[in-house]
Amino acid sequence: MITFFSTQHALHAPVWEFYRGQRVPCFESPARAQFVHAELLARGHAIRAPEVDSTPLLAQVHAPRYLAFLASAWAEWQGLSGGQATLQPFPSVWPVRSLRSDVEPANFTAKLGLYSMDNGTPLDAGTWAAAKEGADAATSAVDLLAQGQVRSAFCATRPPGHHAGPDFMGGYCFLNNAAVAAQAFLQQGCERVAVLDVDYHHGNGTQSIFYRRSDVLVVSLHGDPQTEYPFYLGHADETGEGPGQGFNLNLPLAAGTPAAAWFDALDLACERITRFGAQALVVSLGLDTYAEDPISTFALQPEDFLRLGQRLARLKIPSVFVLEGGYAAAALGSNAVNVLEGFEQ
Ligand code: Q9C
Ligand code: ZN
Repeated sequence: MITFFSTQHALHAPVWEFYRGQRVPCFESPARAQFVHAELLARGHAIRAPEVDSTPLLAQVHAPRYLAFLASAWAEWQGLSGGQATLQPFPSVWPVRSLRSDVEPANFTAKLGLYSMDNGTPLDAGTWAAAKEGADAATSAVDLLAQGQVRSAFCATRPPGHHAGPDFMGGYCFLNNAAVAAQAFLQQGCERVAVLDVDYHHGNGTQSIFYRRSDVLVVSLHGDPQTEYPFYLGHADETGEGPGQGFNLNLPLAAGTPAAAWFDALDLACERITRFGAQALVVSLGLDTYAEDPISTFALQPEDFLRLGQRLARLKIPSVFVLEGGYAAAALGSNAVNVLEGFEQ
């Protein structure tokens, strides 16, 4: 399976985040993609640089004012931080219920809060460039499939994307690469596209982007938001709205769920995708379901990722895999490539 990968991912390298009252090194680090890249090379997989500009698709997935903010955020922050490269911007105020989000404030910190769902998503000088390369990778992968020579591709992208909504960042995500890929499939003439999100965390951004639409089915299995991030979305009763009613399926699983129950939920997800008649599949491939993940509680073992790939291959639909979370960095490459090789068996 061909992989789209850009060394530009490393331009996004914030140093620390808040975790349980402390500053800790960012879990979402450049090392993650380096481990994936190294494993792809070691196991003989072809790697290409993204070559298709995602700008028109990004405008279909994200709000113009959010994209404009992201592209200029670091330059604007330089005015406040005095150009000290080690200072990271964090939001400290948010427009929660009863406050207005229709008016964009002039104040940078107020804008950062308007466009953020948490204070756990630091951005830095290269965030826009790195995230844009990820969206370009998603676009390039769909373009490659549309040429008809191959039926699957992998985007080894970071930062991840599935928590990024129409007009906000969060959960280490800025641009929703999976949504870009789904939108690209529609642009290529598909009428029904499924997004399957197997990251440990609910893909709230992807759900929100497609919640009122019936052309993109969004299915997610994830840690129960009663106890797991993103907390405020991902419950089983969220089934879509208006024309999208019935085209969103959440399969929340209790923290600590064993692998056997996870695969039962995966079967339900796959059955729904088949019943939908999806002509293309986007897999939000988070590997933070791995037993050794430092911020998650599921129990998948390395061989379970082969099994995941095998199960998805049985859907027999053109598939684009997009890397999302997974924070046991040294195991991320082998777990990700196991999915790809399981799919190809
Ligand atoms: N503030 C993905 O897996 N919680 N994102 C971090 C520290 C956020 C994970 C807690 C977890 C987000 C793509
Ligand atoms: Zn995750």
